[in-house]
Amino acid sequence: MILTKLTGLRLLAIGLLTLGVGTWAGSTARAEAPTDGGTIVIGDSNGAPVEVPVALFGDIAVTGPWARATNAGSRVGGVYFGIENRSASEIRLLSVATPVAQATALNDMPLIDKVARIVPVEGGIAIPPGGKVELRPGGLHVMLKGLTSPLRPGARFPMTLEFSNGTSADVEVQIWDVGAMRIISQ
Ligand SMILES: [Cu+2]
Repeated sequence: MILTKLTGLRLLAIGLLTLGVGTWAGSTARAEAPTDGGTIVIGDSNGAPVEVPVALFGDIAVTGPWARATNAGSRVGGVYFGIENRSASEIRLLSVATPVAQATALNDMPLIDKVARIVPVEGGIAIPPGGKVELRPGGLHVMLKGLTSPLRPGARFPMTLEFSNGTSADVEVQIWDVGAMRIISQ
């Protein structure tokens, strides 16, 4: 259902581009497949090494997208990854779409009066020029809302990231155990 909707939207976008309509062409360019940025080894919650892929989209490197598995009744999930901005200007992650969820949000979990609260990130997640940002449990994250099916350990799902420089990046998210922790930056 969601896949059909996305395909429909893309066809609509292509149709509009063909007609020469829309100055938003830059941000609706067809999603890019990454070039291979190799792998890096990170640590998991038990200190065990885990090899994760680095996907390159021009000046943007996306490292090891992962999600925690969800229980059958759960309708929400979280997705985490590292983003590196290799350009000389700030780039913002504006939005995320995936067929496994009806909606997504970019959230943070700051401590407010010593209590962790979920707050939306206004204007997208900014990655400074030459800088790195990591989405991780307890911090910045992609929230999946209205899961269309439970996230099962070992499975993967596709996700498209929209950046402020017009890059539309297709990545694969690996699902790990419910309590898993992965730390990408070291
Ligand atoms: Cu959230």
